[in-house]
Amino acid sequence: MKRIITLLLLGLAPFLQAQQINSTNFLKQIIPFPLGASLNPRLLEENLAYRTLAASEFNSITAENHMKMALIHPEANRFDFVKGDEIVAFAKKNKSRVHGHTLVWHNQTAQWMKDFQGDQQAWENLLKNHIQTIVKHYQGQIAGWDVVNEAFLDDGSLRPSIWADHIPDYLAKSFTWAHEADSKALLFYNDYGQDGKPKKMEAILNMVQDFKKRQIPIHGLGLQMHISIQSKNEEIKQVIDQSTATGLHIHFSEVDVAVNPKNNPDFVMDTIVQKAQSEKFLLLFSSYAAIPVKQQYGITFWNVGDKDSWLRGYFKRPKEYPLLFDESYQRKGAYEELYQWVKKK
Ligand code: 9MR
Repeated sequence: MKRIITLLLLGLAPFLQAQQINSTNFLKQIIPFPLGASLNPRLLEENLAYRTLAASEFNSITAENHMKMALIHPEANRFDFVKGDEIVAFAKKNKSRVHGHTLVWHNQTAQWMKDFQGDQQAWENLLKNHIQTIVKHYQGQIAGWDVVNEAFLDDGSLRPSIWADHIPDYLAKSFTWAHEADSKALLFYNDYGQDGKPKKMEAILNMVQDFKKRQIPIHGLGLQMHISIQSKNEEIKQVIDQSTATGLHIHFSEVDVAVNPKNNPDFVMDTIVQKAQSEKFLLLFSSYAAIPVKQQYGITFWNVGDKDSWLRGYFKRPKEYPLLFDESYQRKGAYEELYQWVKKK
């Protein structure tokens, strides 16, 4: 008898899964700002559950990697827009907004850029051409761009990079070039880990002030929010308040809440951890909802299901569960809690 019931349940499993994925209540329908995810085009193509969720649960899409320098501009005279275009087409089909990530970064630069030799003018031409070719290619299709990503170190100094080393004032120049190419796109400075790093936060705020003074076009701040259940609420709130006080658009641009930051191999996602994670998601959403509406650009998760997270691949942390959907693309308890919280508001 037990065996028959087990077999029956197993037979029902795919059906139950499909039911939940096709659920008619979606967080994105009840929150008043865009809800996004970064996507991987290979998973979009190969994985039906991933594709279904990406289309149904989110209304803002970011390419996790495929608009970055090394992938979109692999050779000096060749841009490769294929995968970026696929993401944009997917977004268009699902009436999602597209957020562009990222025009300038010290990381994931192309080899030919690292090898490049030239004087200041030659470096400026390289970067200007890079930025403007991409921004023009996507003109009218991308709402906002992360123009420069992660330019400051924790101590507030400018991070050394091929850009900082060869182009004085490269941040301001990058924003100006992007604006020349598409005056309608919102231009963001994007960074991580400002919480508990007052010098880094100060450097970002000083940059904003300086840009305003010099009339350099900047419209938003991306706070990546790669946080963990151990992150300190007060520090997170302070960073949000300081960023909001600039009056710029605020994007929580790469949200995940790590539960096993020390990579404990015996880690178990028990109810205590689940609760701690839900509370952090709620903190992020409630703090975001308190930002003046005209500054709310949206909240973007860094990929869709737990097993797609960079924290698993990049840090080789198999027991990490940082997102709103589990390994089978089912909504986690945190999703339901967020949903109920928004409903009650
Ligand atoms: O999620 C991205 C991962 O797949 C890449 O291997 C990694 C390369 O550095 O970049 C990850 O995305 C980063 C994002 O572009 C900028 N902020 C930090 C993100 C996590 O590293």
